[in-house]
Amino acid sequence: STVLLIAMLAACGNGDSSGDGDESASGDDGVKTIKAGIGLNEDHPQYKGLLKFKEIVEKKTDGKIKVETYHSGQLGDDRSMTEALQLGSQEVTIPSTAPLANFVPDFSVFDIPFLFPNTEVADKVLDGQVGQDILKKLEDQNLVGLAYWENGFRDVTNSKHPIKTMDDFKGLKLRTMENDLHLDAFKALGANPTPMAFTELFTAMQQGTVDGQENPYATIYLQKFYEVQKYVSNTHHIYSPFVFLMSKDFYDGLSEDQQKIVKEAAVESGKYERKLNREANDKYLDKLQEEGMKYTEISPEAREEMKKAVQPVIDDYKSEIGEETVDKVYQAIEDAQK
Ligand code: TK8
Repeated sequence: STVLLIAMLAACGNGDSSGDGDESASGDDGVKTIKAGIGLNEDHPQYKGLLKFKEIVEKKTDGKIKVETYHSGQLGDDRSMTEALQLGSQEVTIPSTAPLANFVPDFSVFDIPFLFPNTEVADKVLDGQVGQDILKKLEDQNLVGLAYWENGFRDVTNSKHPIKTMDDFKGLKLRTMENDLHLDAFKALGANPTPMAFTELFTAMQQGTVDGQENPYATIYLQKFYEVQKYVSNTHHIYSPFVFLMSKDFYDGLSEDQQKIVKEAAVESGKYERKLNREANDKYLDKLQEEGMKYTEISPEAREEMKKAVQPVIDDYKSEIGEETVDKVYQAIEDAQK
């Protein structure tokens, strides 16, 4: 019976209780751990924003919540990390809205080409009621959207030839994010698009599997795409938001105070990230040219031609995204410019 008693005590003492999964996020000392992963590297404003989130949360909870940060796709790509949040093996990730549309179709409204005229309007719409209502829809997917951060206006690069007008897209093998609207929009422009996770992109360009891609200048520069891309144009064809995502199971397991702290930290570090990202996007086009990339300016006429070419795609996707969401976003954009 002594042996049995020792065995029972040993089983209780090793702390690997098969609880309801909260133990994976909180140790025996009540400290909860947030495992946070992103796709971009440690030089990008997105990671600097995540470090700011870590600093705020660990300080305001007196270390009761610890944040472990991972960058460069160490934990996976946008889609697989979002799935990890749903499964409870990771607590935070910050994907672009495009892959998120595979979980909540309404996010594809932000993939409508040439939707936002500038970042001021984007901020007002995203941080306003319409943007917040779209975040709410994540809760049905066991996800909580705490804030919008900024990826930025997307520009096309390639290794073949300058892109000056729509004609230059003809036959170009372009990687797009994993999002049907992006795919069909680039087909309408005459390109030959391939959806691909960001984690595979650099190798695909290096090996010539794709000729080009599209991302904001900060990403093009900080991820060293200039090493495998020759031409860059200011297509500015889409403004991409990031969404600061948290697993809903983890969020629901926090106290009310802790929920308030993580929400406010996501918003505050998001404003910090937007500021850094804008400064980066303003200065890195020059740096890309210093690294040898050839820059081509897209004329207003050429941009108008592209807008006309993608309009049928936008009309086709309106019902898939959700007519109400599309109409509300367009109205919010109009209101934001009054
Ligand atoms: C990084 C991605 C990236 C996005 C893309 O995880 O996939 O091209 O623009 O920023 O979210």
